[in-house]
Amino acid sequence: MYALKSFANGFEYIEIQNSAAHAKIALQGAHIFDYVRSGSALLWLSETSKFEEGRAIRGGIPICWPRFGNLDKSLPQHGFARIFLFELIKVEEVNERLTQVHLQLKSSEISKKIWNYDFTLDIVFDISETLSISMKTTNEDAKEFLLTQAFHTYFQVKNIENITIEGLKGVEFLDTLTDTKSVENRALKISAETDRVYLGVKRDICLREDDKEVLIHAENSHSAIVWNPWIEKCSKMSAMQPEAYKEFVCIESANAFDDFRTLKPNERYTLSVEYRMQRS
Ligand code: TA6
Repeated sequence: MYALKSFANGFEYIEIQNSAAHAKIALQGAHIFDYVRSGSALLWLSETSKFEEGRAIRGGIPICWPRFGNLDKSLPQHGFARIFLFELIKVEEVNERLTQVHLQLKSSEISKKIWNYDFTLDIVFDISETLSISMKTTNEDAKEFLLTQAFHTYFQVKNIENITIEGLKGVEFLDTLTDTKSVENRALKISAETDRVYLGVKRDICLREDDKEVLIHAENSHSAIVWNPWIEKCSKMSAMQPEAYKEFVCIESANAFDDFRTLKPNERYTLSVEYRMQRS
């Protein structure tokens, strides 16, 4: 089953329930903010998140497009797609265990005031035993454009100090807090503010906590960001309770920094990701 719903302020989302999972996807930003399978929530959502027009939801999977980060000062941090209203193209109940949701954003007068290119951005969700998302960019302009992007995924954890992140050993990373490059030499644990851009990612990443693991498989991505604000930065973040840093870690499959793409006119590029929650 699925339904188009809205909060009291008119903020619209799609609620999906099938025999494999339950999910909620906001039309603004094509922003999934709830995915639950067998009683286990994949995504963290801030208790103080706003569901307001023009404000990114804090948690779930913000879509960072057509920029990741804030290096391009001509665009908002993480681009503008996450605060634009997408059109619901189709919801298809493929079978009792798979529901496919297609949302689309096309360039407009408003978007071209921010970023002067014609484009189509198609986001397709497969809600099933796993959560898959594809993000297809089409350059509809006569000029080529540069693209950086990411699924800025907030993973729910019981206690940030109990997790390990595997699959990044041997990968070079930029520590954005110190602007220094190093090579990861172990399974990553979080015990302080962490904001790292891994470049040259070639394997699946595994987020492990106790007997729960989340397998992260990305296609057409060779960069991933690991972020946790820890105590001090958490206290300064919008729509985040002071203790929230204990409950989530962001592992963001991306085309970011050196892993950027340039799309020629009429060229298409798809970044996709699949999340599988399981017990080890
Ligand atoms: O992906 C990590 C990061 O760039 C952090 O530096 C922090 O700014 C985070 O994203 C959240 O950014 P936002 O714009 O969503 O508050």
